[in-house]
Amino acid sequence: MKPTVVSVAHLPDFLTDRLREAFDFRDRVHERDPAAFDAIAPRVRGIVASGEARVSRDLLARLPAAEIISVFGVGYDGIDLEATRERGITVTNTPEVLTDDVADLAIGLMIAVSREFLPADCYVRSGCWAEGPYRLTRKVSGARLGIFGLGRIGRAIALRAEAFGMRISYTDRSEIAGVKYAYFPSARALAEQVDFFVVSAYGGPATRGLVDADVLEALGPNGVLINIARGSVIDELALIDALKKGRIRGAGLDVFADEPDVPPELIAMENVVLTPHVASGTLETRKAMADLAYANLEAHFAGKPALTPIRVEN
Ligand code: 8YV
Repeated sequence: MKPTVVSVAHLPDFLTDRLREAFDFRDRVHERDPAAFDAIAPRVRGIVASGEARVSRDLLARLPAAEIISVFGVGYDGIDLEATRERGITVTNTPEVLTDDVADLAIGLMIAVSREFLPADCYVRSGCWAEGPYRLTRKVSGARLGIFGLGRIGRAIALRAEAFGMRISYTDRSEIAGVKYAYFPSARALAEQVDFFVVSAYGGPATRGLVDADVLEALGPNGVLINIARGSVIDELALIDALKKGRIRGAGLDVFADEPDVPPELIAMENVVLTPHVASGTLETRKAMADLAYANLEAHFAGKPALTPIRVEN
């Protein structure tokens, strides 16, 4: 009999089609048909989640046969890891394959905010150009970049920024041996020293709200905040307040505290660029993520070790 697998996230068709072929697969059945979910819950052995999805202790309690959670994404902050550890449930993610895309988007947001792509585009489309040239913006090349979280993605951002002649520094839980960039022991200390502050840290309780009013104040009126990590890392109300009062210059945000709800204050601001959690959202990368998320399940149900179990970082 094919193992029963459920998804708890929006997944692309090229993944769900394969899952349907290989497994007794039910796509978001817990949302779509709670009665059908109750009926199959006792035999669910695999769960497919995404970076944004939640797999709570309560949900796992309803799935007594669960063995593996395959996350279609690198972040797994939505998974109750304590509950998975207690139950011996394997958790896998899709590292590496999305690093380039996420780093590309971070650089793109920096330039889009600083060179004012959106208001400049509006200037052309609305016919204002005929009245005179667009106002001057701020330079990215050679500016100071602070990276909050120098993991795989943070390093890929740094590598790209080097090509822009940026002066790079970082903060992380501690100084990382062998890294040539300047280390600062806190987000605040880093923010004081940079023009661009990019958040590329893990989400979850350890980083919740770490970019707060104090950090934004330190970033200062010429500073730009970029977030391609998790909305939870930033105190979103403090960010709105800082933007309103001109305490920072602008922001480029791919992630939010309560997706897909984006605060109307942010939507109304022209010095903010908003993207709908699409940093890994290219066809090439999502296919590679799908291959890996699928391969993890395939290996597990063939009695082999999963390919990319999460590296738990406490
Ligand atoms: C999502 C992400 O997983 O990798 C992550 O942690 O947040 C994203 O790549 C992706 O949007 C799939 O839902």
